[in-house]
Formats: sequence, structure tokens, C-alpha cells
Amino acid sequence: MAQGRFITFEGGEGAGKSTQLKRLAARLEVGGREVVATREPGGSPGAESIRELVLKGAADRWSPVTETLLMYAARRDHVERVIRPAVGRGAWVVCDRFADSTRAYQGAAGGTDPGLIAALETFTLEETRPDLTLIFDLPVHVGLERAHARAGSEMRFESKGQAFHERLREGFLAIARGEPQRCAVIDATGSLEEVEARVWTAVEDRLLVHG
Ligand code: Z5A
Repeated sequence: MAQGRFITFEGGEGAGKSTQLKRLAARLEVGGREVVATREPGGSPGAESIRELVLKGAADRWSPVTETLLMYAARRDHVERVIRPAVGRGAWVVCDRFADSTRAYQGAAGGTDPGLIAALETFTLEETRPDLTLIFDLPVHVGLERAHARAGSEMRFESKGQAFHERLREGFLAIARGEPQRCAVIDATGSLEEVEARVWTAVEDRLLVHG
């Protein structure tokens, strides 16, 4: 049986993750692979119910610690019911946000104790870890302009202010520096085609040629 793979897309607001995830999924499918495209928070019926709770309402509806616990309740369900079974049968799972978003949003930007987040990661994820994480990086103001222009955007996190989003960007870059073997930083500026080419180069290099 073919080996399953797990790729996560991470970064700040409006970085282009969702757009590029669809493009990568289509490109991988052409190679005859089963591709499961999913997202967090959400990705399973139970986790989608938690998503409704966590993304709607005022910016201070939940404290960062409560948000962390809600994200991890959703993530456990998603991992158990969708990600682990798919990777186990040889599919390529591409996921729009995963555990690094909790480290960056609730941890680096929100101030939740990194020790709590690390303990939840160990307990909840067990051996299920991404083979490759693409960290989309671009200046905060460019990402927020793109996110605001997009129809149907969830506003709870987008409304948190410039300083929060600067801490977020640095939080993601610190994760990439700390785990260079898992993470590839993708320059998210430029055209859709330019960013798509950078994503494909990272996937080819890390998982198709040397994987
Ligand atoms: N969250 C958390 O706090 N903790 C966690 O553990 C997890 C999540 C898992 C999910 O929101 C929220 O949950 C998120 C973090 C928090 N915060 N917020 N808000 P969501 O699912 O509604 O959205 P998102 O994941 O934050 O998406 P996004 O960052 O706002 O967008 P994106 O996926 O990176 O970008 P996009 O939708 O592909 O593109 C945005 C717009 O820009 C769109 O109109 C595109 O057509 C346009 N775009 C994309 N690429 C380009 C280029 N290259 N040039 C010009 N325009 C472009």
C-alpha cells in the first residue's frame, strides 16, 4: 500500500493558505493519489460544531486558555475520525491549519503557557504529526487587507489588532526556525502562480524527491 502523508498549511490571516491548499490538492490528485483536503478548527462533524463556538462572537468571548482547550477538543476528534484513518489507508491529507496555529495564536500571540500547549499536543496527537508544514509568511498589513477583502470571513481573530498579528507572524517564524526539518517557510507575496510554484517546490523537494 502507498505511504500516506500529512501536510499542514499555517500562517497569519489572509496569507493565501486556503487558495493554495486547493491548488496543491488538485496537483497531487493528478498523480493518482487519494487526497483528503480538510481544515481546522473543524474537519469532522463534531469539530465543526466546536468551530461554530470558537470563531463566532466578540474578540474576547473566550480567554486564550479556554480557546486552547476548545481547539484541542476539536483537534482530537478530527485526528481520530479523519486524519489518522486517511493517512493509515495511504491518502495524502492536506490540512488548512493544525497544531502550530494553537502555538502561534493562543501561545505566542495570546499568551497561553507554552508548557500547557506542549502537554496537550503530546497527549492529544500521540504519534500523529505533520510530515511537512508550509508556513505562509507575508507582511501583516498585506494579509489583513486580503482577509478583509474576502467575502464571508470570520472576524473574531481578524479584529484583534496589529500588535497581536505581529506577534503571530513572529510566532510562526519561530516555530519554523525551531523545526526546520518539518517546516518550510513560503514567501506568500506575489501572484497566485508564483506562490503555487514555491509550494510545489517545497513539496517536491521534501516529500516527492527526498521523501
Ligand atoms: N485558529 C486558532 O486561533 N487556533 C487554532 O488552533 C486554529 C485556528 C486551528 C480560522 O479562521 C481561525 O481560527 C483563524 C485562526 C484560528 N483566524 N482567523 N480569522 P478561518 O478558517 O475562517 O480562516 P483562516 O484560516 O484564518 O484563513 P485566512 O488566514 O483568513 O485566509 P487564508 O486561507 O490564508 O487565505 P485565502 O482565503 O486563500 O486568501 C485570502 C484572500 O486573499 C482571498 O480573497 C484570496 O483570493 C486572496 N489571495 C490569496 N492569495 C493571493 C495572492 N497571492 N495575491 C493576491 N490575493 C491573494
